[in-house]
Amino acid sequence: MIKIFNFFKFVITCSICVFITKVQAQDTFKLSYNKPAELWTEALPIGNGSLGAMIFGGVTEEHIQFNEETLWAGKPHDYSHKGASNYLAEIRQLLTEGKQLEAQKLAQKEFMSEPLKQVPYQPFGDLYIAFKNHNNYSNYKRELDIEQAISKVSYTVNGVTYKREVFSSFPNQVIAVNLTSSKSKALNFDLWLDALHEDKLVKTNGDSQTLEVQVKDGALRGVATLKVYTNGTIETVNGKLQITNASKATIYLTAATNYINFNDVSGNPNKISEEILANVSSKIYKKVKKEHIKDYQSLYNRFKLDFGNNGKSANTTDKRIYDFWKEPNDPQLVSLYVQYARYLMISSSRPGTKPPTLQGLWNNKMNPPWFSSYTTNINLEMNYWPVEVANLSECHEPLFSFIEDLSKTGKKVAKEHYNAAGWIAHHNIDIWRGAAPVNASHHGIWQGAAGWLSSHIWEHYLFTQNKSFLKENYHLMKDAALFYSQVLYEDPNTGYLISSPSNSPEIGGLVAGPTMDHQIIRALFKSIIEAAEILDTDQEFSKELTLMLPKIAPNKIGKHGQLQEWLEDKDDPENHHRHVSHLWAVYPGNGINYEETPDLMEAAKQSLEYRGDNGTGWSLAWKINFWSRFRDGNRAYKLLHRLLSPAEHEERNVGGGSYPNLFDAHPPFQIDGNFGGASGILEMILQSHLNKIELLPALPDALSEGNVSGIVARGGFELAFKWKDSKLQEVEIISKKGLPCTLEYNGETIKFDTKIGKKYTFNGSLNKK
Ligand code: FUC
Repeated sequence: MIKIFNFFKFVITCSICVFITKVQAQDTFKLSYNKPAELWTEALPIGNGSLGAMIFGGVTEEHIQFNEETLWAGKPHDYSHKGASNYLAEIRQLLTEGKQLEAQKLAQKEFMSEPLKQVPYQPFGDLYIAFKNHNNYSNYKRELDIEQAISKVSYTVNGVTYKREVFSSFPNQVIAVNLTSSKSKALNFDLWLDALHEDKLVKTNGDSQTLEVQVKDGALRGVATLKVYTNGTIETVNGKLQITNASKATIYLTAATNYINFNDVSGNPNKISEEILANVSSKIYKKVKKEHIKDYQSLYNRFKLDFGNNGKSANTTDKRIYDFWKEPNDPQLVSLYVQYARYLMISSSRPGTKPPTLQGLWNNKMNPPWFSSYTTNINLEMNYWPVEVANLSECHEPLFSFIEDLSKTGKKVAKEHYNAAGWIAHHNIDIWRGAAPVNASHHGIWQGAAGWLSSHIWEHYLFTQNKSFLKENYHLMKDAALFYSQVLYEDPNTGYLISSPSNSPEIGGLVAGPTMDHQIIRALFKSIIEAAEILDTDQEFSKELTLMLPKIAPNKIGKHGQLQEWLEDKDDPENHHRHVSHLWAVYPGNGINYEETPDLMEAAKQSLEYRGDNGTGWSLAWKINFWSRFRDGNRAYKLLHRLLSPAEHEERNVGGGSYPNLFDAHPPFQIDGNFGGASGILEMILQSHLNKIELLPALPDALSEGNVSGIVARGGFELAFKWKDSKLQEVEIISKKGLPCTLEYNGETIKFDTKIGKKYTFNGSLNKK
């Protein structure tokens, strides 16, 4: 039955509606440049989830720097510290007595992972293509077409047009490079593989070349093989493949390692490479390209976003970023930012692959910043913030496999460090799934990761309403909750249940009971209680958690009107730290909101005011999401303005921003801000975290016109809607699961029942009667 609140002037019809399709954007979504990349952050990323590359687009020499996601330093290793739990009570006691430095010292000695540090993600290799006599060129164009996921270069030399296309194919598991010249026999080049690894070997054989690398002091070996198809001649000259008198050439490149999982390195990369190349060799380039586009667009095309276009999309991307800093008036750049995040997600997180690291798939350094690993006290989770709402639900899968791995290594850590059942992870994880606290006790011991990661399983369920998924993955959430249910303990100072030792990432050192932990654990317990009911299981455990919930230390408002970051009221309003962890319950959590806890919402907002508007890329991105939840679209846009301003630019001396290739800058490059920024933009136009769908809850004035389709809300709903002059115009909802729907716009609410697969359309005036 459909119920309409009569103060609401929408007219509901269930007829098929066509307006949304009519107003879809005509823009092409691409990054474009008029010169080759000199810096890595100017090069353009491609990827198929596991095999990625950065394309520089040079004229006399093309450089394609590539990665394969499993090539890391180190070897299978159990990082847990035997006997650490013997010191747990003493560390807690020291914290209770306010002896923080002593607690940190003891924890550093007895409670940290062995060894203290994890290991870095490695670059794999480089493909070089050198063209003779191409110095005098004109009409140069370089772009990344994110509607097709193809990087393109074209230019003219002596009246001959040269074209290049490069993409990383998921169906065929190769990087394909296609080169053409407009004149016959005009395409002449040398190509070769190389790598930064000391231990490397390059072998050339007819039309193929193989690069083998062995990671120093590690267990992993990589094999990359390329094969050339051309209508010219191929010879081997000085260890390079020399192609002459061609007008077209296709290069297929593949890369693999012996990594099978965090415990097994018995893979055979030579065999994998051979099989992949044998499979692709029967296909002409056109077919490989067609299969690539079809596969990519099956994900990409589901979602469209248009904020209007004032003509600036014709400019090069580096200029657009610069101009946006001067005047943030390029709405198409904002929609491009969202679509680029979707592009990066599809390129770095496919079912069966690993999650994107701090740098996604893309790393060119043997010692990358922060090891280019998985930082779980914000960064890894942020990568997945837009994935459900932007209709890329299956790209979430690598995170669930990652959690599954951690539930195994983290089980040992739970036992050795806390003498508890279940699993726990701390703030940093590598490919070997090290779950013990690393680096230093004052920030490495943070208990929140198992809970925060588990919330992604629950969120995936909330969006998709997929019960079999919930059933299969419930044990991961449950085992995280089991850990917390055993480790939370009664604080002698306050009587509350608290987590200790822990840390409010990465501020204030080792403490007892940071606010963030309790927000995460409360949310986890609540989701377990709901999930157990849905799955009709674990009644006893649910009861236990229900009894614990009210005893967990609550959110508190402190003397500055702030939301307390710690148990004690000791926040410093002058602290402008990039982390804003105690606002977790505002975003990505929902425990603090205007409906149920308006006072806490105000306090949280006050805390955010104190933190200020500066920040690293990911910090700016988080703040966009916060201000959207605070329903202040213009403030959110102010932060977006910073995120979309030129990074490390000589005229701009602040942190955060975007590189010419639109990669987010911490600085240095970290991909989290790309994803978090996209999520923040989507939070401006749709929120669904409170059992209802809020339309345009935080629309900035700068995005007063637009339309979106394929946007997803919790409850199994897919929406299309448009707005003009900052007012909602039309809405279309498809209910995938037939659940009741509550829609809210501008303070008005409408509730209606739905049928599976049916489309509901709303037209009409938006003014209250
Ligand atoms: C956390 C952050 C840093 C950086 C690092 C990778 O430690 O505090 O800013 O993002 O992760």
